[in-house]
Amino acid sequence: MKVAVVGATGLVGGEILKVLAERNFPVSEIIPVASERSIGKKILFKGQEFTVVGYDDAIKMKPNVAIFSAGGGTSLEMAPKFAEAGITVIDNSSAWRMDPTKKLVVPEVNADVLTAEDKIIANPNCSTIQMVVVMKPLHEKYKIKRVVVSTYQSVTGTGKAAVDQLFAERAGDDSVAKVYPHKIDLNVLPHIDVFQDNGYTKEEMKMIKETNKIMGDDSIKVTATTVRIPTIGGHSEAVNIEFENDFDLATVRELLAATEGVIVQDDPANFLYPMPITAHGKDEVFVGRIRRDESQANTLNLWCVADNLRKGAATNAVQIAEYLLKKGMI
Ligand code: 2RA
Repeated sequence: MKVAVVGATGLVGGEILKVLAERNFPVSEIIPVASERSIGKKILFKGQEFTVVGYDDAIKMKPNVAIFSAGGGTSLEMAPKFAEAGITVIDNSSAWRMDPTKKLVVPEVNADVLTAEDKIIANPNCSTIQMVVVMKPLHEKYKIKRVVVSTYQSVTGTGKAAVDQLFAERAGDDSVAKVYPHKIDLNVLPHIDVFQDNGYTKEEMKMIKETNKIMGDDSIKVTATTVRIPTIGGHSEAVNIEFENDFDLATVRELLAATEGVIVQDDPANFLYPMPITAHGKDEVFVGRIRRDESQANTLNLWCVADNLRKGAATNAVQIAEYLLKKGMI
């Protein structure tokens, strides 16, 4: 497979290259692609140097698949051009996610919606991906009525400049450009992405709308508060789930433990629970603190953590490519 990575010089782009190599995706040629100012730069793939090319050259090189992580504007402009040239695009931006003609895919949840006709496939928002992976088996067994989620999101979700701001603040260096409207080190910002007219942030609305689309069920009610915290290992989420039907905790644990892509870490007596520091660099979603919400019938509380650059972005995109390949769609 000839694989183009569009946005190859960014944080997620770098992670896509690592994940392709680690998972031994059968790459015959890697094509790193970026905007004008990065053309000619070198990137490493499997220990070899490759030169970054521009969008038009990448299209001429006819990759089988292009994994985009270059922002919504680039995706809106360039993904259709790649698709018109017969190249299947897997897009990490929010540009196509809610487009009714595009599929929004988390392979463990809804890979079966994909067909060979899908030439632009959307990768969901990072905080949504890890939540739906956990919701899916529970919804199938107990039918979810409502989800209340509060997130604790890593600065890597904002990008490299945010990581630089965090470490500069920690080092007492005030000269670095500020990505957030407030200090992030030793702080918590109840604010991710831009505020909407309804008082929610765009990140919160993504979690609500994307969940319904991926789960293929608009009856699931979702409400979210998304929060940025000064960590880099991954996103954490406190999730409260109300079911139609009652459950027992042992079965919930068994179900989650048997779910592809999920690792249960739930042994409070030994202080075992998911944390960004242990999820960092991993492809799975980690779940713990599984307990009954004693304030309401048929309701569960849990805590999940995943590396937002991995399962929340790069890994999910590469898994979509793996599925397409397995099904002969690329
Ligand atoms: C964030 N969800 O963490 C975003 C990244 N896509 O800010």
